Amino acid sequence: MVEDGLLPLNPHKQTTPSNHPNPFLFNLIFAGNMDQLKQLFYEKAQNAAKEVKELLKEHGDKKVDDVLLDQVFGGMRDITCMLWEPSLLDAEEGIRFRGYSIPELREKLPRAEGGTEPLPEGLFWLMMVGEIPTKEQVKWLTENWNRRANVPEHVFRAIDSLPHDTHPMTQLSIGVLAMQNTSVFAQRYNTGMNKSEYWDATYEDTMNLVARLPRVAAYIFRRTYHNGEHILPDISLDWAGNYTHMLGFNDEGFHEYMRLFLTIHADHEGGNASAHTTHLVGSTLSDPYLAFSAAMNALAGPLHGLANQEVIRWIQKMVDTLGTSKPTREQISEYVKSTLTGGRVIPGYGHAVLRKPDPRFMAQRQFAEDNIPDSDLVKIVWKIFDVVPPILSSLGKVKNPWPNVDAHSGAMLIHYGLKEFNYYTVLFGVSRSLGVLAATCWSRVLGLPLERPKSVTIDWVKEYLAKEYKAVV
Ligand code: CMX
Repeated sequence: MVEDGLLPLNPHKQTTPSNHPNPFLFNLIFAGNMDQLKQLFYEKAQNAAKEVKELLKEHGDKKVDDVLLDQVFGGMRDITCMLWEPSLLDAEEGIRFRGYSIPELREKLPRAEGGTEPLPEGLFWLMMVGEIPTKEQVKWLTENWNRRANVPEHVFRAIDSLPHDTHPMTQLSIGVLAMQNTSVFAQRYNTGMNKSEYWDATYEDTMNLVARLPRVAAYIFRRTYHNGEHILPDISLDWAGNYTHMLGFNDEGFHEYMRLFLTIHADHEGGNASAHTTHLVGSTLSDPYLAFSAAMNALAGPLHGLANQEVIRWIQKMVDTLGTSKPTREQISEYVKSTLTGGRVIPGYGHAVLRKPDPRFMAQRQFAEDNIPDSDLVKIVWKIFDVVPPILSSLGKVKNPWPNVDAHSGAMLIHYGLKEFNYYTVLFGVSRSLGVLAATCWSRVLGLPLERPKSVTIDWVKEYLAKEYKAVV
């Protein structure tokens, strides 16, 4: 291991400028300009790319799925049709990041000194290269992101030009877009970058964007809710700790919760709306700033990430309506039924893929049991968990009556003093950058092409049915 953690690349094969396929990369690697994560990623990706090539040569014509008409009209549920390396979702078991479940991550990923929860840096490393990092590697990543975290002044001015009642998610999307002029990918593309270098420029944008996001997101919080009294970064802290500090909170219990929050919201395989948006937009070779900003617009929908704000708004309305902060199960049950009768969904419940209580909900529940078991709001969340599933099941149409990730977070955030619930989806967005941008690095290194599925019209469907199935429609 040499300074800055650089490893020799493939020590068994002597690479020289003349036998390396890309002199640019040769110089990056051998002039020592490649950081340790980039180098490891490059090694892993080279192997994966070779494997994929052989796999497709041998098996490219094999079937992995059939598509039903129900799926064409029904939001493309369950159609297996995209590659996403960082994580994989199982309907019964929940999410696994590179094979590791959430309880395993909580046990195995490095933590802050004296802490109990994983550092999100460790998850990013794992998603990038498929290996649990050491404490030293995570420390290196924290320091690397701290070095990249400077946000250009014009980004703050762009955010400040927005009316104060602009939703924080809109501010986030605009803040990310405002940084696009610094995109390494866009700049190098404009000067004729070789396609074999796309991954390298994407990696640089990814690292810079992830590093800068907490500062941008905290700026939005302080301008919206704290009269623009901003808090400077503390680079002695880790990524999550520093973000929480810049929001204005220095309670170590909250820092630990945020480490857990920012880890478990990071990725949920590729088909969810924010991940898929990143993938789709990125596939046009839009740079990571453009792709991630678009993803934040998808996350801002109430059926997706905005559900975390909706959950707490709904609970607070229930508490106000019932006039008690300790509602009984019967009272909650009546309130749930009135929501359904009003033609609204129960926020924080249901999922397009999961068919069991979300392990991300269960991890937060466990954290609450260990740390804040006496919070009234948390107790309401637990009672809702007892009450809602049987009611949703009784409707006979809800495929998953169980809580998802968004059902628990609001109660925790309020306990720690972050009461401005319109901001909650921004926290989700900051976390989501880790997974979707790691996936974007993989998409560019594997050379995945422009995404372009086939669509059809109602007339096409009728004609198809008549021709193939002799059906009269
Ligand atoms: N409350 C009431 N009805 C619900 C419901 C809920 N929580 N979840 C599903 N349903 C209803 C659907 O609205 C649908 O009704 P219609 O046929 O009348 O349109 C029916 O049950 C079937 O839906 P489904 O197949 O079970 O669920 P979908 O895959 O279509 O939708 C989701 C999944 C998450 C959008 C849905 O469960 C929902 O709206 N949940 C509430 C919002 C929420 O918590 N979203 C966050 C998800 C996690 C995240 O992305 O952050």
